[in-house]
Amino acid sequence: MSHSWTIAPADAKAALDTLRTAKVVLMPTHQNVDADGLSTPLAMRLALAQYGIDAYPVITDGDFPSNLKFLPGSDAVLVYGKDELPNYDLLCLIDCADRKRLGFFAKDDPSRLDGSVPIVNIDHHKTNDRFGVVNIVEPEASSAGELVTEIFRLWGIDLTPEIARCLIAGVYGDTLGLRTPSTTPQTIRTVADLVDAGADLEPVVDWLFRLKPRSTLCLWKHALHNINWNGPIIWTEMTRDGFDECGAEMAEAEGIVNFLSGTQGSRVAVILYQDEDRKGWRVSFRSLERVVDVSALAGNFGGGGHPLAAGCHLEGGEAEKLAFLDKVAALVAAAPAGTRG
Ligand SMILES: [Mn+2]
Repeated sequence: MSHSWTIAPADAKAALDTLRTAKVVLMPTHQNVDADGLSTPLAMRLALAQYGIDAYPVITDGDFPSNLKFLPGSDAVLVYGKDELPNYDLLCLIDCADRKRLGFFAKDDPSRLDGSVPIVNIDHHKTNDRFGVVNIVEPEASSAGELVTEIFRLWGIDLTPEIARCLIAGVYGDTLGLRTPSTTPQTIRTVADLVDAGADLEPVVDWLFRLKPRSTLCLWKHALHNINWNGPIIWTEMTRDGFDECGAEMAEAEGIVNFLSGTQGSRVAVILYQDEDRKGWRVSFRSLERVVDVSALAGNFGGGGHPLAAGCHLEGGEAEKLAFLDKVAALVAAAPAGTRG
């Protein structure tokens, strides 16, 4: 069997040794948390409980996404700004490329992430800058779910059905159900192992890809209505008025850019989500072509991510938005002609 990547056992041991020094571990999630970003701290909470360590996932901006309430142990998740944080002596960040992108947990008090409380950093983003005292960063892993499954194997964790159900949601979320180019034979074997351990795929597929509130369709109507082209990019936007009119949560708009990506005649799909204060935009990029590395594209604007899925933040209103899109279109047009890989 081929392994496309491995974790150094010494790194896995260092992570466990560090986590075992803690009394209480806090696991803030990246902003606009998704299935991979939330299910992996939930799995880690259950695994660390086997060592008698308390660990709490924290949503760092907004509410608990309603489509992730099916995850085992979701009751234990704290929502920043609503729930009181426990006294913690260690941070464990999973699926966080950038410790500054931890929502209000970071914005309200950046010193929380200055290293004075040690950080264990577990991630699969190429742009992760290894900010932890222990870093397990594996860009070849499809998802934090796949990476954490391997870490648990090295730790000798008893893979309970609950842990497996969390981890499989992470893998399925980031690979869109084993459909992305990041999906390797190892990814598929990991999923098989998780199913063997008692994970059931049906609720994952239903909650991640099929079930949706009516407000989501309202958002899609807005997004599709606002589609525009700028040279090789197809783009749309989700304005605050659109969110308000639909009564929708931010997380409900996540699938739209994946749908736009792959539109023939486009090389990159872009969606802009207006900030709540209407003073800026969160931007998401998708590409199907391996030669257009959207993490590098996002890097031009202070963002990052993966080669085929990345994001950044843009300050400003209408004029800044249009100037930004011109710049993106020029950068994409300058990238060499792509081959689908
Ligand atoms: Mn991920």
